Parts: sequence; structure tokens; C-alpha cells
Amino acid sequence: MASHWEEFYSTHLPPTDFEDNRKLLKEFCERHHKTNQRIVLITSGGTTVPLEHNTVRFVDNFSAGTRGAASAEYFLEHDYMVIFLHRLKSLEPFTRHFTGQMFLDMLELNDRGPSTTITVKPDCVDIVAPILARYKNAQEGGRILYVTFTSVSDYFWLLRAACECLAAFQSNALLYLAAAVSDFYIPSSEMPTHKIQSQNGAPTISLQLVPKLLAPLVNLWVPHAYVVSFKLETDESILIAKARDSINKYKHKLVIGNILQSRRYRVVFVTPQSNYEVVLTRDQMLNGMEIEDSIVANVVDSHSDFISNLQY
Ligand code: PAZ
Repeated sequence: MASHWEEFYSTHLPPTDFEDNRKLLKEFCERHHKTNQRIVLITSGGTTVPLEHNTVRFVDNFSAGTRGAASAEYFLEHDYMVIFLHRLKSLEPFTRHFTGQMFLDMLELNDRGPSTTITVKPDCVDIVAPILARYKNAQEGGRILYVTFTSVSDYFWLLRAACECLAAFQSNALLYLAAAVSDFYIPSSEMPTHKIQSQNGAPTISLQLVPKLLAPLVNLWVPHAYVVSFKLETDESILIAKARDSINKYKHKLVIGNILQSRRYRVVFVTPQSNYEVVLTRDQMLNGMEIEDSIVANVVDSHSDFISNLQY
């Protein structure tokens, strides 16, 4: 009998641009594998659960993509190659610093004379220049690949395709699963084709459990990689127990637990042996430090230990 996750793939079609993305993933991984680089797959943002095949309405998952986008920048600073698998239109590395009208407010339009020029306002140069330099460095060195998903089904297909390409990196591959993935969905076969009509009365929507992909991911797809998952809770009293359940069940290396309201300044690292907190002080926050800087530094250290322990 097929397992729950196998059945999911056999009953849900890949996204329309799947083959293009698979090619990009393959090319990116092959290029960096040749030079023996460390590579991280970051998943970021929330998945949707469509209510109709021609989707007008969907159930969404909470996540702005801040954790994933900020972490991508820090992994690049630690010389990792980055696959940034993220929800379409969620926050991205580098551009995340200029949301809304902010970027336009930093520009000056000079339309005197024969030609129009646009410049960065002198007092904004110190803000834009270092971010632009890091962006160009990552972009021009081909060190980051952006791949997008929207629905939970898109995410599943792309996650497996990325893992297939990452397997060759063995222990040099790090998976940093920060996306907020739906736990419930409507199977394709039970979804109406067209927009649900209100004249038929309030619909009764029955959701089913999504398969847990951590099991095949850890055991079959990337068995030699360093796998880190995140766990979000709203009830502090169950956070560590849930994180520990996850690590005991899936046997990966690390679960990073966080509480919705405090996730910007406190997380807890749960390993098979211990748990410890990573916290940002008020002063550090006021000085513009981000918790992802410390999270990534800790994860990189643990990944390095993991690699060196394999060599002895
Ligand atoms: O994207 P964001 O910065 O607003 O939030 C990050 C997060 C809370 C989604 C992430 O840290 C996380 O916990 N992801 C896993 C969520 C889950 O338990 O499925």
C-alpha cells in the first residue's frame, strides 16, 4: 500500500512551472557541487490551501517570511550557497529592507536640464550602499536561487525536487525549514472546479491532514544532510514538548521552537540531547540586531560540528 505522502504525489499535479524550476535547481546544484560548497535550502513564508481548482478563495497560513529572508542574508555571509524556496510575494532577502514606499522616499528625481536622472538622497546612501553591495555580490556570484510556491501542493513538489538535487551534497547540505506549512488541506479530488457559489448556502468545508514530509525527507531524500525544522506554537507550555516529539519522531538534527508573539527575540534550540535558548536583549534589538544573526551563527556551528564528527 502506498504511504500517505506517496498517495499525495500521485493524486496532486505538479505546479505548471515545475519543470522550469526543476531545471534551475539542477543547474544551480550541479554548478556548486563541482566546487564542493556548503549549500542551504531555506523554506520561507506560508502555504495556501485552495478551496477551488480555479482558485478565488483559499485558506492561508500565517508567516511574513521575515525569518527566512533575514536568514538567507546571514547564510550568504557564512559562505553558504542558498536556495530560497519561498511563498510568492512574501519577503525576500535584501529587498525586505525597503518595504512599502520606503525605497521611493529614499530617491530624488532630478528633471532639470535635458535628461532626467534619479539619485539616492545623500542621507540614505549609507543605508542603501551596504545592502546593495551584498545583493550584487550574491547575485553576480550566482550564489542564491529564488524559487516560489503558493499552495501547499506546489510546496510539496518543489521541496522534493530541491531535495533530489541536494542529495549529492551529502553532509554539506543543510535544510532550514522555516516555512509555515498548512497542516490541513482539501484533496484535489474533493475540490470544486469553479468558484463556490453563495446562492447554494454556506459551504461545509472538510479538511484533511497533510502528509508529514519530514519522514521521507530525512530517511529517503537527503539522509546525509543536516536537517533543521522550525516549530511555531502559541501556547508556551507545550512548545518544548512538541519540539522534542518532532525530533524523536523524525530523527533529524535540530528543532527551533518559537512562540508567535516573541519570535523576533526568543527561540529555543531543541536537539536530541538538550535544549537551550537564543535570546536577543532589548538593547540588541534597539541597535538593530536581528535574532536570525544568532540563529544562523548557532546553526552553522552545529552543522560544522556535524561535518567534522563524520570525518573521525
Ligand atoms: O515568517 P515570519 O518571520 O513571520 O515567522 C517565522 C515562523 C514563525 C513562520 C517560523 O519561525 C516557524 O516557526 N516556522 C514553522 C512553522 C510551523 O510550526 O509550521
